[in-house]
Amino acid sequence: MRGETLPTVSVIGLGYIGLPTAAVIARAGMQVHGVDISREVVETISRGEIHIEEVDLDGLVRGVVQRGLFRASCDVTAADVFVIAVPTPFHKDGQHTPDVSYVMEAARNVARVLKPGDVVILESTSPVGTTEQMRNLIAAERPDLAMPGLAEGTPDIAIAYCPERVLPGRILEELTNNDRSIGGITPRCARKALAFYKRFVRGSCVTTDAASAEMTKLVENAYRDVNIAFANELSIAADAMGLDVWEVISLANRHPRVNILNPGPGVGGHCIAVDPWFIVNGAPEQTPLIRTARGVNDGKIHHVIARACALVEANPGARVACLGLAFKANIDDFRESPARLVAATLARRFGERIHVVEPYAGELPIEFTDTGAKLVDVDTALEECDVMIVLVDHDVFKSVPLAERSGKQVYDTRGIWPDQPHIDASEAIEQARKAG
Ligand code: SAJ
Repeated sequence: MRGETLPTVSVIGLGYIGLPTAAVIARAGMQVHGVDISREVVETISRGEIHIEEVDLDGLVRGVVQRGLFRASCDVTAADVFVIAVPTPFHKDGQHTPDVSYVMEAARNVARVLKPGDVVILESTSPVGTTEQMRNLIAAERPDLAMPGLAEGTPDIAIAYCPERVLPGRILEELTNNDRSIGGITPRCARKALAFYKRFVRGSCVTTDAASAEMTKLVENAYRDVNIAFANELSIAADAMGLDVWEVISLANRHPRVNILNPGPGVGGHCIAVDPWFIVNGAPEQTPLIRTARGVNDGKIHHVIARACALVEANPGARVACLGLAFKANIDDFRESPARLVAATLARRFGERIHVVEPYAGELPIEFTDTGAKLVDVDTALEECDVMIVLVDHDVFKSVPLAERSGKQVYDTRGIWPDQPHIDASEAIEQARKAG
């Protein structure tokens, strides 16, 4: 709109979500101030560089920093809209209870600089009730401001919850094009937040209340976890029955209303293996399915380790290639990765027999030190290894033709080579189970 004054925006937390979000908002022409507790992160961004890997993010950040639309510092300063995108990890109590202290600390810092008319939006994945808790904290810090849902009349501040839904590797595209749920503490808060997102989101923005939006985010990831657990459970059952799970799934998926996901070595990443616990924690008695799915997916890692060990032991002296360390295909993120755990376990047990192929890694992670395992490229692995264990479905692995795999013992946990002859693993699994 001509002559319209754009809001100034402060994004708190410049990680995998906050940094791309800040850059996309700046690209839409708004003045963005990014805030992070890490001085190193702030200095990197201030130079127009980035500290995370994400497709096209480097050029975008460089551009908006150079145009003066995006700056970063360690302190929260005044703005019209505040977007909080800080981590919500578990407490270190082993009980999977959510730790919202980073959110509350960010809200406390925001509260200090708030002025009437400001909008505060929480984007961090959060247990149900967190946005309201954040509102209460801001109200306690700033009794001079009328808060939504607490005071009569028009409140001074709008507060909303708006989760992201982006997939690593496609963040910039999905930030702009995905639909969003926007949950206000009150309908007016939702409308205020909606007006802000409309400035840079092309997808549909649907308004609701804050608690429903919080639960929606958790439900999306729990839905995926439960469905992956179904596929993983099938793969364990198929192994016990001597069946090829990939064939069974592809046949079942020909049914018009069946769409089974892909088994794998377990569920990795920072969201799907975490968020379901936030639901379980909120309603422990009512969530046996979600809790069980977590157990099935975590248990799949141990099944894969047992089956891989049985295969290696059945081929004494053979060199073994572990294909992939990343938590999923075609990314360079090795944190929270079942593939990495499986490969490291094999390296500790079988030492220099283990060759690891990971095109996205320059060196093996720390836990491989002194195991004797080495990082090789895919051609070396094909030349030197008689046993191949596929742990990640990187495109570069998929393209290896059957002729180059002939004569090798293959355990494909991702089903990337449908033409590979099926090995009945039921006996080896049973032996590994008995051996513990
Ligand atoms: N996986 C399987 N089988 C499958 C699909 C995935 O084993 O059929 C495994 C992957 O290998 C990986 C894990 O699950 O280890 C998670 O990968 P993913 O691609 O399903 O999801 P993430 O963790 O990269 O991103 C998810 C997405 N959520 C959903 O698809 C519901 C993303 O949209 C969210 O924004 C993101 O979590 C988040 O930030 O919450």
